Amino acid sequence: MYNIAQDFIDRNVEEGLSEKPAFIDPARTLTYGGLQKASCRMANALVDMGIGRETRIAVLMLDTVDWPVVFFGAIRAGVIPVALNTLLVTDQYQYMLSDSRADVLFVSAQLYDVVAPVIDKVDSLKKVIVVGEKTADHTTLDELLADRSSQFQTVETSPDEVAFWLYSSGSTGQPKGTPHVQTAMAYTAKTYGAKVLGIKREDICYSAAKFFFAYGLGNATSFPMSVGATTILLPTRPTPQDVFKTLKENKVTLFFGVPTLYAAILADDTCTPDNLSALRLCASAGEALPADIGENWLKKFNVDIIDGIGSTEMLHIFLSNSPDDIVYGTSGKEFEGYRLRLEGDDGKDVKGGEIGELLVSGDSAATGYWNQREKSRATFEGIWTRTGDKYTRDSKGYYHYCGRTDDMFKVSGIWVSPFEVESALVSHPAVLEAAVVAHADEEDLIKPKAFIVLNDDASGDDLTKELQQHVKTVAGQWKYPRWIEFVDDLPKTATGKIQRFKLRG
Ligand code: 3UK
Repeated sequence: MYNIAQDFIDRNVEEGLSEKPAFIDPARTLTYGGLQKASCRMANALVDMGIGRETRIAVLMLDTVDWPVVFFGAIRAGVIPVALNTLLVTDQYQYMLSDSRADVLFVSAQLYDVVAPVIDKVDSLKKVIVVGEKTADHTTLDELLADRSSQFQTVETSPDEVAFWLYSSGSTGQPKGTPHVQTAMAYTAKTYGAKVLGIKREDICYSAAKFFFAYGLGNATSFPMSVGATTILLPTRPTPQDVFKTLKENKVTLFFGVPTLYAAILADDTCTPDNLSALRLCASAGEALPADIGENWLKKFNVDIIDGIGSTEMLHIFLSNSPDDIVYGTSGKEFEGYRLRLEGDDGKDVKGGEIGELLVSGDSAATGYWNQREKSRATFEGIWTRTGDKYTRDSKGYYHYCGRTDDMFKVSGIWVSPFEVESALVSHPAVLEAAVVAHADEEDLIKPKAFIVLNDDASGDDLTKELQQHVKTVAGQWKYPRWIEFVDDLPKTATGKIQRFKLRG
């Protein structure tokens, strides 16, 4: 038998960490002992409400110390928490609440208005618990947990039993319920957490990516809790200033961000390198980290960023740079715990440095997609999971990202990776962000087109020509964007990925 709550909470208490802070948000601190008690109260509350093993509850909550109480409390009781993205709109919540058939919704008071219109429309939903201020007469989390026993006989779940769900958003279509088994979190902690990050009990972690995102969930729970470390939480939007203040004031040792945030911090003059000496390593995921951002970050802040690729389907990062082996502009190398292959269009492994789709094998893979047999079969092929990402592997074993399978296009018969052109563009000092898509010219021939967000202080009489020349020099003659549109922002998914399909045409 294996239950995550016992491994990540009770084991730390048994090892004497009862008084040690597990989670610190701007208002409260929750120790490992406190989390043990509160998660037992949560488990008792679910049992008292008649919410039994293997039923689902939806978790639509901001990052505060209540989040791990609800999540691990449910898991302790064998109930399955479904973590929902807090940045979505009403219709999407209606879809996910209906699709998951969650019995109870735990919702932060601040997010209540967005889901309120659908509460009566989702038949399967029996109860709403509001976390924070009393709202619309629903029971609050504090009321729910008050007077419950802090003793609970943890449910003896099987290692292969579904423990929790995430929703895989993808760039198109409805999100897909992605169930993960009890042992998946510990697997990511034993592999990426221990071998790549070298996570230690003394570490203080802060993830700008929130709990609901697989990246944030691992950064803020699996890794620190696997060794009894401490996690800092910020319920608000991670602005460059707030992130920086958090790193400094809490002496954060491990920071987890996404490329756009690293770029925004670099572009912000108020973010200065003083008082950052505790920071030993930064990680980046979600989309590829342009070499330029990593190198400038290292120059300015004297700490490396390790870029690694992960997915909701694999739960966390399965290919990464390592602190002692970093090549900026690549996703790094295979590491222990995950096997990789690059498959060509003919279904065979590619040769040499040829481009292919990345497939990954490792024990943190999801069990499939909920109620979507065709999509499950197309993605989960036995021990292999298709990523939908194109890569090349160089002779030294480093993987170079080329883009999503459906974003790649050919110019004059030669593959162009939008990511490569974007990297060239953002290496120009005037450019903050760039997205490149295929666009047909008058002769209906496909050529790169760029959408560009400029830095605040950028100027130039003929910036278009200058940027085109820059790409020609950095990336190659045929890859330069024939058209450039300057825009205020780029369309993105709720997890910050550029939606290139919206820019095509
Ligand atoms: C893209 C990257 C290049 C890639 C995630 C870390 O992003 C995560 O999960 P999602 O399900 O998206 C997966 C897709 O995102 N991607 C992620 N990281 C990189 N592309 N370089 C990278 N470093 O297209 C992948 O298929 O939202 C990231 C940990 C857990 C995660 N779920």
